[in-house]
Amino acid sequence: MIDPHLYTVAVHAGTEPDPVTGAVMTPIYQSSTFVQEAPGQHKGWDYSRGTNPSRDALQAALAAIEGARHAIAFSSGLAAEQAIVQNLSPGDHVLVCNDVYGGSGRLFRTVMARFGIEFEFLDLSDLDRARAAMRPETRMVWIETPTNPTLQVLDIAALAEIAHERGAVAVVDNTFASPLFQSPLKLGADIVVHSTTKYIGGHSDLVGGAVMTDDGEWAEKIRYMQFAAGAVAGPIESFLLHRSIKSLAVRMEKHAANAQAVAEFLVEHPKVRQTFYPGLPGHPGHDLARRQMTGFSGIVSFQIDGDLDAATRFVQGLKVFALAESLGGVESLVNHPETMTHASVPPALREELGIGPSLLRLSVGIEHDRDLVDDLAAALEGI
Ligand code: P1T
Repeated sequence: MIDPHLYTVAVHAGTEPDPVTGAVMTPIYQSSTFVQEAPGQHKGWDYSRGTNPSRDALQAALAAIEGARHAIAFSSGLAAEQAIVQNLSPGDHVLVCNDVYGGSGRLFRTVMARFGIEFEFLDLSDLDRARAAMRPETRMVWIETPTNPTLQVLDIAALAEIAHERGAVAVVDNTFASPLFQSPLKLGADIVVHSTTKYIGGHSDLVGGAVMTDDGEWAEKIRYMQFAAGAVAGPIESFLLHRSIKSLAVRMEKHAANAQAVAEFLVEHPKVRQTFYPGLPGHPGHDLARRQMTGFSGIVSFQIDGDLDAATRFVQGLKVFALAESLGGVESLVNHPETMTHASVPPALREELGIGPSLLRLSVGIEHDRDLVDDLAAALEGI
């Protein structure tokens, strides 16, 4: 269950009536620059790559819902991730869970690795292997949980401890859980990253990212990186995200209830080989998810009983679920990871993870649960 106080925090955080007009919402400060009374004398804002009042309000709200001291809002989830790993140096080693979002893996493998940073992809549900893989030059353990797209649940507290034993930091991509169902910082993680494009934005109308931390030094480093490189959230996106945060708690509750209903339907269906949802008692990560999450969130993956042809006929038979990348919006989406979101994952790793032609990922929206189940049932009937 979501901490009930977070319903209040989500509505009010970062929102102060505008001192000039009394507007209850922080306005969209669509300005790149701010006038100065004398050289270097201004009201706290000079240039919007550094700070912008709309972004400041959003950052206060993001920090509050994540329970973090600091939040920094970026132009995309991957820009936020890049600002974290750009603080590493040649020769540094990073341990990454093997089932990360395809784009995160692509950023690490094809961009950041060229700067001499070594990314080692490993099944971090095996804590002994994770501990054994730590080296003196390991600076970071990169954890995504639940993972995208196979919904493994990784033990944040245990992995943070393994990182800390060797002086490394633990980073958690908290996108799938949202700040309301999982609090990695309270479990010992040092840095949290989100694609705010997903649940925090919630309406499939923007792309954004955020980094949250309690660590003042890391917050400074990431702010500096953002200022130096420039991947800021713009004023309109900041406003939209801030607006969306107000309804995050009620949306997450409905996403999770609908996903549970969908998963319980799929797990019994004869044309479904395997269903992945942490809220199912048979899921290998169910007990851990119960301990470290306050809800199982809204993503359900499954292996359809058939090949690419069956998967294609299934997605084309859906009427409520739309075939599209992304997740976390109010509307239900279906994704085929092998050909869409995870096409950049090396084929051998895709095979090891079970990201093949029959894997489908559902982002369960906030529609009526019966309509969603009926839509899935009719499409399965048609394959
Ligand atoms: O798309 P962007 O805002 O840059 O966020 C990247 C990202 C980071 N982390 C996770 C867990 C993600 O799922 C994503 C983006 N994912 C998709 C677009 C997708 O359909 O899975």
